[in-house]
Amino acid sequence: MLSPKIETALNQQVVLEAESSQIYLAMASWAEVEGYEGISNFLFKHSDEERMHMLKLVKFINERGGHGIIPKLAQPPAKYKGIKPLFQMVLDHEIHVSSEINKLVDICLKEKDYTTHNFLQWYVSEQIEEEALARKIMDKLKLIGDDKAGHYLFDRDLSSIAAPAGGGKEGK
Ligand code: OFO
Repeated sequence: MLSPKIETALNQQVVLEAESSQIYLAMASWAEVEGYEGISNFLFKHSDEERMHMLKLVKFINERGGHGIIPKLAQPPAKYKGIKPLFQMVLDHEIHVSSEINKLVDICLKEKDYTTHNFLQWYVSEQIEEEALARKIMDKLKLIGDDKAGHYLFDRDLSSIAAPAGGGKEGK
């Protein structure tokens, strides 16, 4: 059984995962309209994964006697200044998500909720992978700079880069 404190904290994480999915969906749509096929595929997939992160939390909350609340979401930006600023936003967002997951883990330890603590370890590993991937992408973009041919190749490459953490993993 979840304590009200843990239930509230988990529901806040539901909001964050839902927002992540929504933001990446908006980015994917922008990239598609701009003609970046590889980038948009990558982001559509990333958006789906974030939705799975949200669902996994909702199911866990419900299984533990709580109530997973489906939040109302704000409209994310429709336009982005370019590929590099967009992926910088992805990296910053993932860093933010990791820090929120860490706070959740901390609350579980303080509340002695070891079941939820154990459940959250999946998110801890997931965030390590997602942050590492976002950093790898930013490193590539820094190398490419403003080179248009480089952007073309980057877009092509992104289709083949493994999608963010856990794309084909169990439990997604
Ligand atoms: Fe990348 O945010 Fe989910 O966990």
